[in-house]
This record gives sequence, structure tokens and C-alpha cells, in this order.
Amino acid sequence: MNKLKSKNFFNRTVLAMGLFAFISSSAVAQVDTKATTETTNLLNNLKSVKTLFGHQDDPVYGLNPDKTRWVDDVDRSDIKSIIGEYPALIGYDLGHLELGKSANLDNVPFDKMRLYITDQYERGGVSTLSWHPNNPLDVSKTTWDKVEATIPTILNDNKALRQYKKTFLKPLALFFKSLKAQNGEAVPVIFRPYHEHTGSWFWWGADYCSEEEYKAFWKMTVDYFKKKRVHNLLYAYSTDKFRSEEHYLERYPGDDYVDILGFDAYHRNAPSSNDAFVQSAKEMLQTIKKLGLEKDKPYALSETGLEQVTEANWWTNIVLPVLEDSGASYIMVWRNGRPNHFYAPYPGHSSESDFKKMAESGEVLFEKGAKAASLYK
Ligand code: BMA
Repeated sequence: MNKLKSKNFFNRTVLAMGLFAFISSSAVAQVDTKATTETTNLLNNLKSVKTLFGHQDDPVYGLNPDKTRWVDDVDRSDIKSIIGEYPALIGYDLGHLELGKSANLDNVPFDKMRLYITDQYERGGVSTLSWHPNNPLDVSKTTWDKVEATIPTILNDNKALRQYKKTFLKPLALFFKSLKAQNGEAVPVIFRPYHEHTGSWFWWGADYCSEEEYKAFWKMTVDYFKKKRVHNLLYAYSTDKFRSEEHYLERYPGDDYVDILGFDAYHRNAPSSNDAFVQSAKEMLQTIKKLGLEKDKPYALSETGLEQVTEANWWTNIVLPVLEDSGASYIMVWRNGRPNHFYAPYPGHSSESDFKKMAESGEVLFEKGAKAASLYK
């Protein structure tokens, strides 16, 4: 090589090395390497955003001050009625889509759900989808009926597996692909399948399949959506309460198959359990925080709540202390389903003013905070 050539070679090599370092430092480890830009941006932004406040089925129904139900009122939400903003994150459930029904197991029509999800995206907020499917080997059985060995049977029987993909996964793939913004962009959503699997109340629960079978079933599901070119999903892994890091990771399908680390933990038996709940929820959050930082993944309290919010100061006495120093990307309370089964306040509820106090603290974000965070850019 003459002098000039060797200089060029040197320059090019340095440039290539720099480019490689740049690409590898900015590349996101993400389950779906073909995810849309907005989906990847959401994943990245979730890592640094303040905690988003979430509520299941928020714009679909809720409670009136006299505790009767309202259903499908235009532009209404119990959270919005109280603080003037929608939650930053809203959850829905896909259960019964696999049965070909037009509404989910809680009577939320899928067509409406699709509109609510796109509305939430246009506002700059986030949607998350759980799934309570009936039993695939006997669809007359609900998601909660005790059924042994469903997962091993499907995994070991090609015909059953084909059937599962066709009747259970395909309708979901079509639904995900139908989520389009006004400008045609695919709307990113957080998909949280086979949740609370450390418990045994669903057919995918710990008593009904081995660790390896659960992981294989999860991977099969993710691979199916990738193959069907569904590119607007972030995959959230969400256990129930767990004892330790080892317990949390027992059925973890691997870093290539999970985008978001989560867990569900409900507060029961208040007030006697108040301190114990705060302490255990904090500990679990610290565990997934450590894992999230190690694995460079966002982490969240994917489902929580105190049924009927029987503590007037639950929001500032329990929720804020739980979240303190957690860095959690989001926290979601469950649905305002019926007079004796609700998890967010409604106008006139005893915890209304405390909820406002939590919102004013700025420690959790709602619609405006989510918008300001530009989560998709
Ligand atoms: C449960 C309850 C049920 C509901 C199910 C799925 O926690 O709220 O009433 O059917 O979630 O959303």
C-alpha cells in the first residue's frame, strides 16, 4: 500500500469503527426487530419517562355519584371527570376475541375498543392489552376454569397447535394490524399475554405447565405474531406477586422475547395490611428495577388496586410511597366495573380529593404529561 492508500484505508477503518459503535450504542434490544419506528420510540421513551398513570377500560364505562353505572358515554372517563385529563395509559382486555365474539368478556365491543385505542394514541397516550381467553382445548371453559395440561397438550400435538394458532392467535393478529392512526401509522400497543402465571387461577398458571413449557408457549406466541408481520407490539411479561428475583425469572422466556418487565399486585385487607403492602410492593419494584437496569428494559406495576378504594388517602398514603424511587414506567389500576368492583375513584367517591392531590404532586403523569413526553418520537 502506498502512503495515500494506507491513509485512506486508515480513515475508512476508523469511520467504520465509529459507525459500528454508534449503531450498537443506539440500537435497541427489542423483541421485534422489524417493529415500526413509533413502537421502538415508545419502548425507548418508556425507559426514561416519569410514571404514567393507567386505568383499565377507562373510557368505556364507570360509576355515577350514586354508584349506578354509566356505559359508553361520549368523551367520558371517571379519571377525566375528576382531574380533567384522561389517564396516560389505558388498558383493555382481548378475552373472547378468540371465540369470534364482537365484544370482550366484560362486554366491551372490539370495534369500540379499536376506536378508543386510536383516540388514546392521537392524544399522545399509551394503550396496553391483556388477554383472558377461554380454554383452547374446550372453549366452553372460561379462562379461570381449572384445566390441567392445556399448554403441554397443545405443544405436543401438531393439530392442536395449528388449531390454536388459527382460532386463538389469528384473530388477535388481525386486531393488532387493524390499529391505525388517522395518518395511517400503525398504533403501537403493549401486549401482556399469559399474565399472573406465577399463580394458578388461569389455564396457563404455574400448576398446569412446567417452566420450560410456559417459556416455549410464550415464544411460540411471539414468533407467530412476528411471522404474521405484526410490528406494533411491545411484549410485557407480568407475573403475580413474587418472592425473589429467582422466582420472578423462573418462567422468563428470555431477553429476546420480552420488552417490558412487569408484575401484578393487589392490595387486600386494608387497613391492617397497609404497611405490609407498601413494603412488599416496593421490594418487588426494586427487584424489577435492578433487572430492568441490567437488561436495559422498562419495568412497570402492570396491575394493582384496592377494590372499592376503601382507604380515603390510598393515593398519597399507599400509591405514592410505593412508587417513590422506583423509576417505574407505569402503574395501572383495574377497571371500574360495578358498584362493588372498582379501583379508581369516580366523582363523589371518598378518595376523590386524595386522587387530585396525587395528580397535583406531579409524581405520576396523565394525558397532558404523556403528550408533553412525546412518547412516539
Ligand atoms: C377480573 C374482574 C372480572 C373481569 C376480568 C377480565 O379481574 O374484573 O370481572 O371479567 O378481570 O377483565
